[in-house]
Amino acid sequence: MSSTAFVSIGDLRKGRQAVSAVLQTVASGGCSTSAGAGKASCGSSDGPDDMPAEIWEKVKNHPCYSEEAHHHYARMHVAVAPACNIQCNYCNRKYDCSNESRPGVVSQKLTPDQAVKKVLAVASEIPQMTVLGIAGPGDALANPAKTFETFRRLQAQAPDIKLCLSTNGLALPQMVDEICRYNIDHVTITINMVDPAVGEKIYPWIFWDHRRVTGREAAEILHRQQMRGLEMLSARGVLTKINSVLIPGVNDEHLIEVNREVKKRGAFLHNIMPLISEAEHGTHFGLIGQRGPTARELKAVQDACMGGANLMRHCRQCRADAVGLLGEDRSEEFTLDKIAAMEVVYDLDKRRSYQQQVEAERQQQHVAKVEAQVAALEDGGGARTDDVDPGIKVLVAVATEGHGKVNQHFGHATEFQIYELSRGQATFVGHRRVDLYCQGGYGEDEQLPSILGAINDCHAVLVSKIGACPRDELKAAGIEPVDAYAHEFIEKAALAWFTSYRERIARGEVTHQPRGDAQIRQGAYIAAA
Ligand code: CLF
Ligand code: SF4
Repeated sequence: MSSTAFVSIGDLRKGRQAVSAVLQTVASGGCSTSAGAGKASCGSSDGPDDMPAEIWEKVKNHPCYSEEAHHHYARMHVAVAPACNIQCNYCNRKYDCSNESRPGVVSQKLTPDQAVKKVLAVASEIPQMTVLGIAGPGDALANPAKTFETFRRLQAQAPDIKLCLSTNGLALPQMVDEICRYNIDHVTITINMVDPAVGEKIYPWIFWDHRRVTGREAAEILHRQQMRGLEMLSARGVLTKINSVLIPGVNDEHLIEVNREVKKRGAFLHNIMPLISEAEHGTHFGLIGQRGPTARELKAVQDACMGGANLMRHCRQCRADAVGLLGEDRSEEFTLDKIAAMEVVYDLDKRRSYQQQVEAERQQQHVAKVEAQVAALEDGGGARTDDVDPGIKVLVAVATEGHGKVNQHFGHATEFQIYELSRGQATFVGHRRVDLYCQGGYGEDEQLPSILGAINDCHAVLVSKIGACPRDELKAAGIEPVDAYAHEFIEKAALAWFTSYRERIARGEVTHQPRGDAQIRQGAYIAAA
């Protein structure tokens, strides 16, 4: 789709003189500081107006590289890469690669042959699966034969699927030609430091030049290879995403420098993820009691990086065998025995036509968002809110099962998406995993305290439906349960609620008060707050 297919804020601006000044702010990417003169810098929320058409073509249906796309398109990983060439203190390979996956063993390691069959099976069942990634369980480039054999065959057999890989970067410079040969135009490099003095606290050893190298020397080699690999990929036009694991007391403030350095070398996105470390995972950090960041600490580092390399905030720290939309895992539907019993029909035309429907829905969401921004800036024509502090920002939690809509019951949510609302802006800032409230048709009241704790910094929770008991508990906790916008697009619903909130403040019905901290469960993949 060309970039002109999207309705811009500018289109809607015509005839709305009264809000033109504020709309300028929205149109120029007012949710963050400018990355350059007139350049929007909303991280992976950027759209076709914010980048060259050829880049938009690469990211528009990649759920990790486009925040908007992650509501509509799925990805899958095939676990063909078991070996690794370094040791990270947050990894125990009995569990997944922490680069790109949450702890939990992969169910099945695959040969390239099995991997190709699995991809074709998923592609025929999930036509909005647009990206195939190799993200472990070890390092994709420490297993070059299996990795590139899989890509080579898929390039020929499933030409509409984007190819993506994740690596620690040690072997990257030597593999750049091979990466380009198979049109792998998305590469993630995990870079946790640009100073080997920091690096030696994270990496006890690397395997390099047929020997094990330890200490500062290991970190120096890794750093050199990562920077060189990133520069080479940028020079060849491959889109790069940098993953950094935030380790409090080790590299937290240092990640601001990492952000600066990777931006200088052409990184497209920076994904700062919380360390997951629990003693039972058996990692070095888990065993010595190194904690992960709180939600507030993570957001503080992410916010401090704004204006640098664009930030990704919707990462779900997926398994190395994940299948489905980010945040859902359908891998159990595609085990080898189930695939063997499936009739696999990889129908390119059918996939394209389904994806056209997805694009139409996405366009509707985009139009709804822009209209909602305009309406919010006009305060919906409702009560005057001139006296209400224009700087008020609140967080809301949203229950969604995809399609960009408020379309999930409170009791069915296993995660809430978190949006930050200010006047005329609804910005996705992260997600929170929660325990399922509805267990087999009845509410499990014991789960409520942990759910409330996970969204405790939110002023409201937007759902399609909610029962009387959780509704009362939320109200008692000062969180407004809202089901008035069921099946509306998220941004439209959130901004409409925010306008009504401001109007109630103006009428003296509520007093705006900041909310407390959300609780974050260690190892629970809660990305931001
Ligand atoms: Fe996979 Fe990674 Fe490609 Fe995405 S995941 S290899 S870029 S297709 Fe995405 Fe998962 Fe986060 Fe990775 S949400 S862990 S960023
Ligand atoms: Fe584990 Fe990945 Fe680090 Fe290798 S690069 S040690 S697989 S986290």
